[in-house]
Amino acid sequence: MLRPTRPLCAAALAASAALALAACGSSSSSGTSSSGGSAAGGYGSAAPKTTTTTAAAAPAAASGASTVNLTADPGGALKFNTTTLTAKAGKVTVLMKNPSGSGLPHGIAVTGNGVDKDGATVQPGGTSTDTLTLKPGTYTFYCPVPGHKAAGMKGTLTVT
Ligand SMILES: [Cu+2]
Repeated sequence: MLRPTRPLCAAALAASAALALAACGSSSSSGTSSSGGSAAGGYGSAAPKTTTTTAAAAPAAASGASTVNLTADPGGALKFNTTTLTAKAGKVTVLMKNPSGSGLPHGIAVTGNGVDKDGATVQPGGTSTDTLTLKPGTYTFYCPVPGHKAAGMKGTLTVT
């Protein structure tokens, strides 16, 4: 039943050499608490910097491109997370995320007012985009995978 002689010292050494020396070591250099007090010197440089964090609230930039987002159902249902989208007239990118949990390929397509354009069909985890130039009016967005639109993967895109 031999116990390690000074387990506490070992532990303390592992934690902090300085503390271990002070606690276990020979009391050779005691009282050397060098408290110069010079630490108060450079204290004035703690001025709070006002970082101008411009929030991402600037979609009203040019009269150009805009992006509208939607997501396919993450549980595998044949639907999007919305049946209505709105966009400003001009160049519009409809971006559809196909969650990895959907288990199905999906895509995004837009039709109406003489427009009929399909984005790529992407596997779960992918993103399909459809970029169009749209005039004001009402369009239909849908999933171009056979059977999906009829099952409910569609909605109305209103362009103003
Ligand atoms: Cu689909």
